[in-house]
Formats: sequence, structure tokens, C-alpha cells
Amino acid sequence: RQSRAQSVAVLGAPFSRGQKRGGVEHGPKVIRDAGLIDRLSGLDYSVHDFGDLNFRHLEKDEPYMDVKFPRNVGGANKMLSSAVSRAIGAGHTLIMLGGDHSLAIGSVSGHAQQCPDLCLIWVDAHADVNTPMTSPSGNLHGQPVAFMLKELQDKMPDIPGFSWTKPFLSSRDLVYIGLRDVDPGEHHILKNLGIQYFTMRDIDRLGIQRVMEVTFDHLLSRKQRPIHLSFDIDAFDPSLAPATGTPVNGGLTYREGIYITEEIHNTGLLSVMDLVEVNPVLGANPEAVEATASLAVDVIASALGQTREGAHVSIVEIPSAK
Ligand code: HAR
Ligand code: MN
Ligand code: MN
Ligand code: MN
Repeated sequence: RQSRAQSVAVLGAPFSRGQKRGGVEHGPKVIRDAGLIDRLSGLDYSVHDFGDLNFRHLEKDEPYMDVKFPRNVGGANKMLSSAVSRAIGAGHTLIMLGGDHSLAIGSVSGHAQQCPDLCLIWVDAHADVNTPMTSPSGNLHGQPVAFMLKELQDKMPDIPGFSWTKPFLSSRDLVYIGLRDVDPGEHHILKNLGIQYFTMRDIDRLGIQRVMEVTFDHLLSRKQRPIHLSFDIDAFDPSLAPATGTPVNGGLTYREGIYITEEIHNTGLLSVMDLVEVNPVLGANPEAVEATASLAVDVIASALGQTREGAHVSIVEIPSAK
């Protein structure tokens, strides 16, 4: 276990143009309202809340091929990318609160500017690796990984809004966990590029402990390097995380999700974590929204070292009774 980072920065990205449903731009607010900052301050970090980015809305943004809101998504991610790069350059561990998952384009690319050797763990029901040509929806939150992968460079058209970024990640530096809704084009890409992935079926077969062991063996056995964790709340079962745009039955249990983040914390290598796709407008009632937001706080706190076993950082000896 490496030494713990001294400071954690929290950055909100209230953005929803990577998909069609309104409400996911309120994710940062409901996750903060669920007590995120207090929970992180209770761990031994200095917490810097950077507030929310202020994205400019572009009125004129025609689809490109079938891709929706390309200039809005491209512009927001450009802004996010520089903010993430600055925070990492200043020495913080960063928590990025979405917003929809198209934001990973900016988050991971900004991280990679500072840490070119990073590896990426993508926890999600979906693979989010459609190209504009394979996407069944045209929604960019189903495509962020395709913008990152060097191996897909010649499959990606020049999309308006994205001239600032180019692919920076090798397919061997990526592991998926939790998949259970993969489109045909995505399945072809996963197989063709030999990407390491664990579906819910693999978790059923191997158990989450073995899945994490193989994940770290795949990513870290040659060298220790910074981890980017991109956590889509829809990886969890919809019974636990109902307030999200594209829920899929048969997801992670609470214990599997927390085990993933505990193990990532234990590497000492977590550098950036995205927590995305919490949509308070889609909860059936206030309880459903609170449950989803509070789960988001739990999984972030766990990634930053909150343990189920407890800890005694500030207790040196048991107080004497006499
Ligand atoms: N695969 C589908 C598409 O490309 C849906 C994926 C989007 N859903 C998400 N992303 N929440 O993880 O449109
Ligand atoms: Mn600081
Ligand atoms: Mn996703
Ligand atoms: Mn998803």
C-alpha cells in the first residue's frame, strides 16, 4: 500500500447533452446534498471543493451524421479536460461528479495530459465504446471510450467540437467491470481489440475478489501507475440505483460495488474518479433519489479509503479507566 494522497479535490460537471433525458445535470447537487464533502473530510484528507464548471450552451448545434449535440459535448469536455489537468498538476486526487458519461472524454484526457501512463477501470452496465457509425442512438454518452482508444483512430470521423482531442489510450490499458448491455458493434470492438472485460456473468462465475485480482494483474503487473476509475452508477442493480437514465437489471450488489472501490483504494494508485449518470429527475420518488445519491457517496468514500473494517488513525492507546 502506497502513501495516501494529501488532498482530494471535488469538481462538479453539470452536463446532460451526451444523452436526451434532462436531469442528469443535477447530479453534482444531489451528490453534494447527500453529504459527500463531510464524508470525505471525515477521512483524513484536506478536501477542496472546486464547485461546478459553468458550461456554455451553444444554441446552434446540428447533429453530425446521427451524433447529437456534438459541439456542446465537445466544448464541455474541452473545458473539463483543462480543469482536470490543472487539478492533477496541482497534486490533488480528483473526484469528478457528472453529469452524463460523455464527460469521461474530458476527464480521462485531462488526466492523461498529466499522467500519460495512466490505466482506466470502467465500471458500467454499458461499454460506452460505440463509434458514431456503430451507435444505435447517436448519444455521445454511449461513445466516450471510442474517442480515447488509439486503435480506433481510423474508425472515428472528424466530429465538430472535438478537434482539441486525439486518442491517447491503448486498449490493453483498459478493463471493464459490470457489463450486461453491449451493442453488436461494441462487442465486435471488445473482441477485435482483445480488451479485458468482466460482464455480470463473469462476476457470477469468478466472484468479485478474483475479478479484481485479474484486473490489477492485467493493468499493474508490469508497472505501478495512476488509476482512472470511471464509475457509472448504472453499474449497480436498479434496485439500489434507480435514479439513472438507462437502468439494466441484474447489476452489481452493494457489496460487490464497495469491494471494487475498496480494492482500488488499497492499490494506493487512485488518481481520478468519475461518478456519473445520477439523474434525480428519473427517481420514482424522493426516497429513490436519496438512495441513489447516498450510494454514490458511499462508493466515492470507499474509493478514498473508508473501510468496512473500521480504522483508528487518531487513537494511539485505549483510554485508561483509572
Ligand atoms: N449502448 C447504448 C448507446 O450507445 C446505450 C448506452 C448509454 N447508456 C449509458 N452509458 N448510461 O453507460 O446508446
Ligand atoms: Mn490545494
Ligand atoms: Mn456509462
Ligand atoms: Mn451505463
